Amino acid sequence: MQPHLISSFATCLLASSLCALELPNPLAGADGQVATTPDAWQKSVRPQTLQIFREQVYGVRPVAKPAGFQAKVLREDPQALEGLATLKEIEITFTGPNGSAKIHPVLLIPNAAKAPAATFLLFGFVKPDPLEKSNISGGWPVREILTRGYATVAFCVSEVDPDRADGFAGGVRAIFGNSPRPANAWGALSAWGWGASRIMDYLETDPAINAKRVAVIGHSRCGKAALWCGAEDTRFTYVISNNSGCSGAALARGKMGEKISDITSHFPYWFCENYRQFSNHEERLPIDQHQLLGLIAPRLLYVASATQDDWADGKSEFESCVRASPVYALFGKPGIEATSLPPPDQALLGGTIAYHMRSGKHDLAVSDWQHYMDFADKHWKP
Ligand code: GTR
Repeated sequence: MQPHLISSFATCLLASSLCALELPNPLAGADGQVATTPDAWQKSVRPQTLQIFREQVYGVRPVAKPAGFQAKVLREDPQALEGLATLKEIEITFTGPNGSAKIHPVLLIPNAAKAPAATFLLFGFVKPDPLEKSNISGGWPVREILTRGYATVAFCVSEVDPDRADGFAGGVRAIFGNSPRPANAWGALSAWGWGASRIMDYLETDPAINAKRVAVIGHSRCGKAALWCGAEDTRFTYVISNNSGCSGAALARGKMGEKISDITSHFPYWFCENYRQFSNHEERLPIDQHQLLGLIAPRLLYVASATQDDWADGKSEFESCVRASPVYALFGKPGIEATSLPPPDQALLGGTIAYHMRSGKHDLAVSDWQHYMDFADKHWKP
């Protein structure tokens, strides 16, 4: 075995070949040095690992908070949802060398809150519409969230960068991009995460929000984006991946269902161009996705799968949590509390990485949200 590769814990009981997989050591940097202290990991291994994911998978962001950044509250309704919440429609403007664009997150703050509220920031597929959809779609169950004392904000990822193959010209990547685009230029997933960071820039200025307790959450492609967002921006202290699968929480090596070859042929624009070279060559990847989960350490992380979601491969998502756990252990924190897959609908909330596999299909359900809030309660309202 090469020194930078490790196989799973001997105690692994998962009935799957995943246990025997050799994966890069999440405690080792690209230089092969293994961190033995949190400080060494933060100063050396973390930046090296992050850089590999930037260069080879999600792409390099050309800008952080841009000079032309502006955020304002366009409309405020202090009695939204029959007085349950204060609703703020926010407008964020970003300007770069090639133009400017606006995004319109919708923020809801529980009126019953007696202190700045912890907040769930949702990456949305559509324009956020809390008043019409909240009780119909599990995707953004605002009444449940507000009733439990949390604020929530949602945005539509396509406002940041259109979610389509020819979307590049219409979004933030064109505004800050140069032509021709280098092979390590950021893909749409990274652009969406960048948008969430700009919402965080606003949240830090809103006295009703506790900016030290903001969770990012996304489903499927948005789950991948939420994980990468949490890796790039450590201000998010809780990261939630709902059914993110391939190139999200699931390992590339040994994965069933969707593979890099599928995702880079259907959705090449989600990633940097370099990622394609690993299509049918997962073994050549210098990293694997458990190291993406490790980049969230020592913060709160929740990974959830669904029993009928073979395309995402829940077993691989679970194994990825197990393999990321040594990074949490280095910080003296429990990663995931078990090394064998729990029965469906049983949430493992005892570690700093939480996990459940919901019965049912690929979806973000209200029951998923309930587990995510239970985990937040445990750490944020002990
Ligand atoms: C699928 C894709 C997945 C997942 C999903 C989604 O078609 O293959 O990786 O991202 O779409 O976002 O809905």
